[in-house]
Amino acid sequence: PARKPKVIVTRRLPDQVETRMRELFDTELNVTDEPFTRKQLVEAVGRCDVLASTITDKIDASLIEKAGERLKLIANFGAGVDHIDVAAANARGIMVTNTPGVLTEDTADLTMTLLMATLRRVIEGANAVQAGEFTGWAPTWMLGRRITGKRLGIIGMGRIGTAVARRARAFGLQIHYHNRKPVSSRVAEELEATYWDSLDQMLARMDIISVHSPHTPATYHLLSARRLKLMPPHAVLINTARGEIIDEQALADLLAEGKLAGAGLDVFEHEPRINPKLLKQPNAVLLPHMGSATVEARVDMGEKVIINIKTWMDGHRPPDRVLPQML
Ligand code: 8YV
Repeated sequence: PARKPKVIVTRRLPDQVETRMRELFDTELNVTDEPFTRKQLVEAVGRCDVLASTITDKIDASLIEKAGERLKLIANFGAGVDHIDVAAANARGIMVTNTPGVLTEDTADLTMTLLMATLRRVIEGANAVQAGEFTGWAPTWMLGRRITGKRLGIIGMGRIGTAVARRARAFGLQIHYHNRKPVSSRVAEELEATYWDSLDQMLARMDIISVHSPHTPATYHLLSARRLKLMPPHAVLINTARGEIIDEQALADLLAEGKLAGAGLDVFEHEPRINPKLLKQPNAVLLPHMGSATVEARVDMGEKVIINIKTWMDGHRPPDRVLPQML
């Protein structure tokens, strides 16, 4: 048989995934788990057949230009590929794959966790206990907002948005959504979901907004300062998608001015840096990008990376190929 492909893995992956990769491919692992520097990335794309990447690798057109003849596949560990210039890669004959599906339920769970933590002030309450401020029950202390009956507006009704809607239904939330196109009538009926063609109109009428679209040029700052101001002051905003979709400074300003009731954020515009004003808001629940951070999801994501590489290696079309027109 032909030689095994040289696969360079940019970050540490779960042990069992790394072991399997070593068995199947000529694998080079990053044992330090520090993200690759630009220099290391340039060096890697110059001499591998496959780059197993993650969100911490900025694979832009100028990096793609430095790729060697051998590089044929960028197998991303993660669903979002906004850190990869897919069009530039494809133009050089480099295929890009991702890992959709296996992180859907876990990301939806974390979305509900953030939604509930934000409305019910869970982190504030826990912090108060830690700080010794729980000196006795009081009728008007730590009051949050009821979840049941509220209107939830989902931006991006793909796999994750739909999984969130299913959970939210069980909590008695009313489902509304904005998407490039309406979902099938079967799903719309199941979820009793209302489609809003106009994002502006939906924003003005929801109690909770949750973001589930990919980050593309079309969704960058989709929630601009102008649009954020359309949300009523009692509303809360949840984001487990990508920070760049929201104008983070405008959001921090609105929270500080009391013009928005709260935010639950797992992703940030300039990750891992977080807007200092946002950090100071007691009504902002902030998490370190952990939507897919379960043992199960990360192993399954690794399995998907392996299947994509293996399928390509065997001369077939990888199951999770990303095409520019899909973005
Ligand atoms: C990962 C994610 O943590 O899949 C995604 O798009 O944001 C997360 O699952 C990260 O992207 C891994 O590269």
